Amino acid sequence: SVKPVTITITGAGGQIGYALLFRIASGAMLGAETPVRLHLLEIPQGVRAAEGAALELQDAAFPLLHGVEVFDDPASAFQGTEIAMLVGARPRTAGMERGDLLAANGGIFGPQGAAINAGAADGIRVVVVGNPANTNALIAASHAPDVPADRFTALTRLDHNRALGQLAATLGAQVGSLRDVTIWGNHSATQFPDVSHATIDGESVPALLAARLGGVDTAKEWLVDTFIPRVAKRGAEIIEVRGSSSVASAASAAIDHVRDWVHGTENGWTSAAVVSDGSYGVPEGLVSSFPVESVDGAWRIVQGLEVDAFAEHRIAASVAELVEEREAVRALGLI
Ligand code: NAX
Repeated sequence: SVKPVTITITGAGGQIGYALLFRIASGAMLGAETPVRLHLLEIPQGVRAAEGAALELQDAAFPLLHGVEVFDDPASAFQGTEIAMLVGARPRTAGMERGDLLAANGGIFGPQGAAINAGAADGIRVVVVGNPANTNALIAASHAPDVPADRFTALTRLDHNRALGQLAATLGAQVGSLRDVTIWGNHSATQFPDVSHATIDGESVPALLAARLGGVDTAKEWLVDTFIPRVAKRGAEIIEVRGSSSVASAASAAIDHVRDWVHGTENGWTSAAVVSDGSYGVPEGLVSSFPVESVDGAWRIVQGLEVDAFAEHRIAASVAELVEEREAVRALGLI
């Protein structure tokens, strides 16, 4: 029998936590052969909600679920953990400056990184969902000096999936036939969703867009004026229409991210924010989104892609924001 995998979910009493737990326990993330043990970490105000979710997990009687425990201290919650999904974060509230937001999140992700360093399993993989996700991942990684930096990632798969959804709808194609879309940079409005290398059944997406939309110039306009802002600001659109932020789609993307990390990507690349090794001019050490493949259980940045002047400009703008965030958390003593 396969040994259960221990997974720690922070913010487990919140919205995304609620959407995540049942899919993980059902086998959607690690597969139908792998049992799981869930560690739910909350702050004291969130513990009752997490305990309630734990009761419902029991009631769902998932055969793969070998245990659920609720914690309110990171040291115990990360003990022996193999996959950490860091969802709980301090949201921006009215009147809060960016510095306050970064400081509040530094107070969460610093200690969590330290607890991962002290107690997690050797093969630990971390994905940060809580915003500002890239910089929160940077903070956590900087408090975990004994954990290889490539084990810390942030989620941009939701942005990636949003891009697939928009392209499929516009081109009348199935999402499953799309390959090699990229999200570059920060999980924020500055991100760059890039279709220049994308294909559908081997055909170039830019060429298909030009054919569909009436020429190369119209296709370019559609990308700049419609597609890129729609993907980058989709979170706000969901809030406006649904009256509440993205939850199930975010949980689903987090599951896609971990599943591909563990089991590998096939049919081209995906997007994830990983610690930069300097590829594509992104300063080393920044947690930035790249085109990535998962090979032998590790993310690899896809190398050697042609980046035109437009893409270079867009990537640089988002990376500049990441540099600013890094400088801000450095100035606050958070890294
Ligand atoms: P909720 O407010 O419903 O849940 C957050 C939970 O985290 C709460 O139960 C809270 O008690 C808990 N929490 C706060 N501090 C904690 C700590 N130090 N340790 C453990 N738990 C803690 O928010 P939800 O809708 O679930 O969103 C969670 C986070 O995901 C937010 O930061 C949100 O901005 C972020 N998102 C990130 C996305 C991405 O693509 N990277 C997309 C969706 C989402 O916006």
